[in-house]
Amino acid sequence: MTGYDIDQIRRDFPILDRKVHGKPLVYLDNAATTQKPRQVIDRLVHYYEHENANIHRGLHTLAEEATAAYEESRRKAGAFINAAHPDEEIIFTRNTTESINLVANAWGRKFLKPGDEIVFSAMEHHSNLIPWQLIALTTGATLRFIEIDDDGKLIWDDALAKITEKTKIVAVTQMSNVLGTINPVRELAALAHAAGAIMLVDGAQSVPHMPVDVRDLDCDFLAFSSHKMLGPTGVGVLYGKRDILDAMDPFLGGGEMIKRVTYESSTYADLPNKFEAGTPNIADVIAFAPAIDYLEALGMDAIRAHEIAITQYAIDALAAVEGVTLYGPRDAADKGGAVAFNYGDLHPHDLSQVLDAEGIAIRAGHHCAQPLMRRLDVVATARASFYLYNRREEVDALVEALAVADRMFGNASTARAAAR
Ligand code: C6P
Repeated sequence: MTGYDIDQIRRDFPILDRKVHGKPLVYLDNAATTQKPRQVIDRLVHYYEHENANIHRGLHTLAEEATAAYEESRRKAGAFINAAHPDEEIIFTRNTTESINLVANAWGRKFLKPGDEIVFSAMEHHSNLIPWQLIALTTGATLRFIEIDDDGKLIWDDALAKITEKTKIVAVTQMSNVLGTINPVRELAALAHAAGAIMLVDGAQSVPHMPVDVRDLDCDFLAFSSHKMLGPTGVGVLYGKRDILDAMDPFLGGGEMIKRVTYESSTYADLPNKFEAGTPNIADVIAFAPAIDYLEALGMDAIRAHEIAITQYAIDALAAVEGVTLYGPRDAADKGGAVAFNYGDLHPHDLSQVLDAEGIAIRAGHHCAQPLMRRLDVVATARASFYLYNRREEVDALVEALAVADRMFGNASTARAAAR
């Protein structure tokens, strides 16, 4: 089924051994955050036991070692997405959300004006929506979004209609955190550039799960989070093309991002420091490197192949359960490992609680995508999301637990009654 040995991989993740309510943990909430391998956990401990110091400032050994390790993470993150100039084009932030806010503020404030248009899609996470709403309020720019069809795919004709000479930025997710849909961001970037606009890709869900190459996509910005790809929380990445980052003003002001300061004014540091004000999250950035190493050792193609297989298995197994409604593409080749569903008229929160009692972790709610929920005509969904360490047996456990929920709430029979 996969190009690697899952049992061996699972041994690297101590948490996968734990029990929840006396049952083996079945962790299917990977789109929210992934578990961490021993290599990442050990790197954090090693840093605090041997290297802890502030970076870029000190001239002592610890400071030099910490700085070197921090900059090594930057190079690895850049190489992972094939950035042309990792030393300048990779900015560390706290998360994807902060990366997008950085662009909306530092680029948007300078380059957007009334009449300009910002284009996103109907399936955006709030993190790629609200920063644009806020910047539209301050700049007078207008928001437009590309519609989706009933299978949860972007309507290309609508992209052609919405991306015009008024468009200044197209900001679209490469992979929906709810539907799993993989969007044609390469083609959208080409459309954006032809219209004289730039392209931001929200890679929070794609970068952890499939090969992503910023030079192949020719996107101007890519935002993603370490914690969704085996790394620590508190580390986000913003990739930006060097000339665009150079043209932007800083987002946050403070230490480390300046060259010369007087009481009246300042000049700013070169890239990437211009966008990294204050003491960064040194330990977690450093422990992001072994996460990248881990993914590279397995190979992103192998990870993607594994996820297509387990996602298709899950889609087929869930579709076979009477009363289950699935959202998003049915062909796993078109989507990532997030499967949103509802079970009869059972509220996803209730379902999630029943599953938790069986040791199964899923997410239930609006998934920070309220406009998408309205488009799907639901208040909430359940969502199972997979990663490189999940096994088919865990999908089987999920399906079996639906039967428990059915017995408890009489749910599928309610659905049958409603259908009659
Ligand atoms: N989605 C989910 O359970 P942060 O929280 O900043 O690391 O990532 C934000 C974000 C941005 N874009 C997409 C497509 C995302 O999926 C997320 C995070 C999690 O779906 C938490 S809400």
